[in-house]
Amino acid sequence: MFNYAIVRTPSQAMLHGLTEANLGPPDYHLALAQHQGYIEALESCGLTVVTLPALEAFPDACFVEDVALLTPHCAILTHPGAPSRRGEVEHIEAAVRQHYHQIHRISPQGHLEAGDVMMVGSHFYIGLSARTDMAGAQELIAILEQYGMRGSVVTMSEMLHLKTGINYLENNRMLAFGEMLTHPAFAQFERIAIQAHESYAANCVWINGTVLVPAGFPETLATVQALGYHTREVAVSEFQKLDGGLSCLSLRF
Ligand code: CIR
Repeated sequence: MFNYAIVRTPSQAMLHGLTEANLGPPDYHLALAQHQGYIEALESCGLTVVTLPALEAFPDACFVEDVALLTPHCAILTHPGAPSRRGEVEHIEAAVRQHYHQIHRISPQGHLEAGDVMMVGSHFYIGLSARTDMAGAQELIAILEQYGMRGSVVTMSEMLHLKTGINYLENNRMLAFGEMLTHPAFAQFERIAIQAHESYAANCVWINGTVLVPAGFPETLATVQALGYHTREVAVSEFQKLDGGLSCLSLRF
């Protein structure tokens, strides 16, 4: 159950955000409208949404999920693997402090972006990606264990972040594509296959019983609906151009 979400308005600098998508530059005004639609979708799931101001100095700052991990017991500020994103962390800290007393941080010795961290109850799966390394993962696991939570690492090679390719929908069930479909780390879960031509839609978000699905992926939408979930489509094409999925646009807690 989630009660709050933190989001950050995209800045015009998003035109210069990191991307390997080859989908062209985002349309800033459309991105702003889509971001508003995303906020409305979060609110429709019962969340109180805290909207932080745009940061012109950080093109990727709207992807707030990567710079903090918010657990039921503590918050962890990350040390992003992408150098251009490290300065975003201090800007999320004040907002996180409004809601958490227990705040930890990943040291500069480790790299961690929370798009690589998937929460399954009190267990956190941590993808070892180009952005998250073993040192960062081990620091996170040590912090989690202080609170009776657990973590484990997941090797990966095909995608930007762990949650680019696998996402938990509660009920022991995950949406997955590519290497995550057969990864032994998730053998005990029911894995729902997302087809390659809709791979972007593997990044759906479960919020209080509703599953947010990116707009424009009809097979995934039908699959999730057939599983019995209430769904809501959210248009995020301008963020897809920057390799950003639905989940990375908010911190939910
Ligand atoms: C980046 O490359 O860092 C951003 N353009 C996209 C971050 C997406 N975050 C995520 O999937 N958790």
